Amino acid sequence: MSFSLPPALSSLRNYVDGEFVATDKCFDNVSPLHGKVLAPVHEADAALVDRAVQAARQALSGPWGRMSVEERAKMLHRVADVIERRFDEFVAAEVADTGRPVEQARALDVYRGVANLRTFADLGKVAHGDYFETRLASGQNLMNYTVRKPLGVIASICPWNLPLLSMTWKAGPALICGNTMVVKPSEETPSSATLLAEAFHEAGVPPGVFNLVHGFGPGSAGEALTRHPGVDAVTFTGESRTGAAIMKAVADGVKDISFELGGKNAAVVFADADFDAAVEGVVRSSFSNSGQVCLCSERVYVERPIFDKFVAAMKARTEALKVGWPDEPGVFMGSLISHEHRDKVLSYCALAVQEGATVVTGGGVPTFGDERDNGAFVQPTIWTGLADDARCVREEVFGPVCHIAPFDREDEVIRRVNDTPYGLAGCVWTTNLSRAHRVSRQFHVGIVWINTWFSRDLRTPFGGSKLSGIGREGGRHSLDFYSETTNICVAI
Ligand code: NAD
Ligand code: 6OD
Repeated sequence: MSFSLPPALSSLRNYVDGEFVATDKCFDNVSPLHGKVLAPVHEADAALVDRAVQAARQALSGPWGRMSVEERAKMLHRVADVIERRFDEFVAAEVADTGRPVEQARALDVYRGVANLRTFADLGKVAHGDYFETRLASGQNLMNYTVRKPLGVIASICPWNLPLLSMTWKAGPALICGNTMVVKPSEETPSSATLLAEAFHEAGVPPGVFNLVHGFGPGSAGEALTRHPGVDAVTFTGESRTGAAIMKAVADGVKDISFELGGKNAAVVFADADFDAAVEGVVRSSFSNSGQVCLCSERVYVERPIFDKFVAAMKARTEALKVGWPDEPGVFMGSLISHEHRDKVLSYCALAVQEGATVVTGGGVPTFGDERDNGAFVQPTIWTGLADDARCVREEVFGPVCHIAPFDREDEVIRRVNDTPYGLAGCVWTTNLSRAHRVSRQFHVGIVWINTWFSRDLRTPFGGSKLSGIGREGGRHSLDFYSETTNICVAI
């Protein structure tokens, strides 16, 4: 496998006030497939972050601020057009940075990059406010209506696991609402972010509306951005611990926040489920993107009468998954994001054994006999036999691992599903309609899938409870977060 990275990605620069900006301090963008350096990334220092925020502030009252929502929507569609025209470059960027299968980058990451911008461009045009007519005891009539206004400058701090999807999931609604933004992508995935800045530039979006700063979190661009007094709101997707640090950073400014954080999601398989569909579904929900989706199921509960058969089928199906180069026909999993993350996942594999797990399959590193042996690959891994309080059952691993446990009763499994500090997503596999609805509504999470996983309608609310986040994005929930409303009360 050899990548030809688009020329734009041979040196990754910041994008501030409509210009691509190089800095003196660079870090390496490294391919997790074989450990080779792909490109230098120009790290933004506090002064450049400040320029980006100032540019975003100025742009609020420039041409962007005077545009109608229809004009902003046209701009966002134009950005989506550029992504579609340069689709293969975006795919190459996502694959190079993350080591994921090319097919996934095409069908999920870049596809959703386009869909996010187009969906929110269109939703913004039909966003409406409240309207109430009131008669007071005095007989006075009032008319109340709300107007939506932008929040101002949005800082968007993004993770590495679905880079383009996350950035556009926030940029679409933030911009259609009339805000401007400064985006900091993960230091692990600077390439598609740089291409996205090019798409904004090429589409003719006014300078300062979309700014991009590269760098790390603490002591770097991430911290400088979240602490900047010129930022009005922070939208963050990433680890719960990072969310806590950002919350402290924004506390003094009492800034609006929207947090999409970690998960330790459960899939529950009842004995009456469509067996083959459930096996296929749980394999997908556990190992897609090498388990690096916040919505992945790391805990699987299976009703006892089918437990042994289910574990055997999961083992067979998992061992048939192809792990390899992103462009190999039939490949299901590529590498993990980095060697550091691989070592974290492998430390949980060792811990699982110490905690008494039976390793049904995987638990180590695949060998290829070529340069991939220097990459960040981990075998898809299934454990059984862990206690509910084992760290591997309670902590988010964020890798291709799942623990399968038996259960006997509905109330018992609901209690065990909810016995976690996280509250992002869950899956229920059953053919009993009443049970499906009864069980789903008792999960303390933001999203439940019944007999499916990850299927999305972008108008639906998305987010988590407890350590999994604050607020909801998606559809009108995004428009509500990214806008400020003023109520106007008129005596009539
Ligand atoms: P992370 O928290 O390590 O990093 C996310 C971003 O925050 C990066 O851009 C990083 O540079 C920045 N950052 C780190 N510390 C910072 C600080 N102190 N101040 C400002 N910025 C800082 O997360 P990650 O490893 O990139 O992503 C994986 C995590 O994201 C997992 O926990 C996963 O569950 C979660 N995630 C959640 C969702 C969701 O929708 N709930 C979606 C995707 C990922
Ligand atoms: O599908 C989405 O809209 C979304 N925000 C997915 C996030 C997945 C987390 O890893």
